[in-house]
Amino acid sequence: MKEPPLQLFTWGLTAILAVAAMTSAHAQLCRQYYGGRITENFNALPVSGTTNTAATLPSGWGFSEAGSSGNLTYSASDGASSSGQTYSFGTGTSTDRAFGEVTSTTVQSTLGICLVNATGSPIVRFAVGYTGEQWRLGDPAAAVDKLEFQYSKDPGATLSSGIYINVDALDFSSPNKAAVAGPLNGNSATNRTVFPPVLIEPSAPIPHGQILFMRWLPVLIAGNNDGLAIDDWSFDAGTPCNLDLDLNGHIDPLTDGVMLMRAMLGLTGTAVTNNALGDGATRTDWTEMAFHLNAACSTNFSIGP
Ligand SMILES: [Ca+2]
Ligand SMILES: [Ca+2]
Ligand SMILES: [Ca+2]
Ligand SMILES: [Ca+2]
Repeated sequence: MKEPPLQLFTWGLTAILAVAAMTSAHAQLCRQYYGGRITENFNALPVSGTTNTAATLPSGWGFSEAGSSGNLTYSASDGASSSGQTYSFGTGTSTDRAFGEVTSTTVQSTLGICLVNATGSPIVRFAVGYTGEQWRLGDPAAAVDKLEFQYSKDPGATLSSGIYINVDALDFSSPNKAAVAGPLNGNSATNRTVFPPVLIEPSAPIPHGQILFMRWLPVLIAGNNDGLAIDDWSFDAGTPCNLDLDLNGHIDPLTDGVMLMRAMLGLTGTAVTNNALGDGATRTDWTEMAFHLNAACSTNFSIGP
């Protein structure tokens, strides 16, 4: 029997326990990564409100507010607010949102996502791209503000603790220090930086079932900080198409093969898996198999019941 799946790991709770001074808001579960390219445009973030909770964040995404005014909520803003806070940035009530922050001496918000490798194969390298958007200039005379990108494959990591590795090529520095202090349109070319996917190769592969965190650390510059956000994020670890559907370590005709054939006939759910799971199966749910096949094997199977 497999040990309890890591998908039950709630990283925000761990962060609260580990670092009492931090206040972490989080999607309840790390997002399962089944292979292929996944993206996030944050356009489902709220367009209003000042006490939005982590429940309104996309799957896997979270934030952790350090500082004396850190809490579990975030605001929608067009960049007009200079307050230290986590933000859903956008113009008015436009649904093109970005996920960002303003740093202050009382709130320093770290943004990030937690994935679980659910591909059935080790992840040996992955590519991360996104667009950095500046939604506010705090002070044109201040230092250049920044979000620092890091990742962690530390099994005990949280958004605010654990061993993280810098990837400087994905650091986002304020592109506009020439405007007057106040809101900026982060969708304008002068206020944004597009980071084409950067290939990252960890020192050791990330095994199936393990977590991978990506985070953007705030920088507290002297004086009023800028409104900095991320948008149009992408992640792609490729990963091989793995026909060991039950993940017992080998591809067998009478188990994996039978299940694949049933799926190709249009069956779903237990109609696929009944009496076809191999000895030592660690993946027994058709839904999990279908997510991987569709993400990494160019199939279009019905996920089904
Ligand atoms: Ca907050
Ligand atoms: Ca967006
Ligand atoms: Ca800052
Ligand atoms: Ca197998």
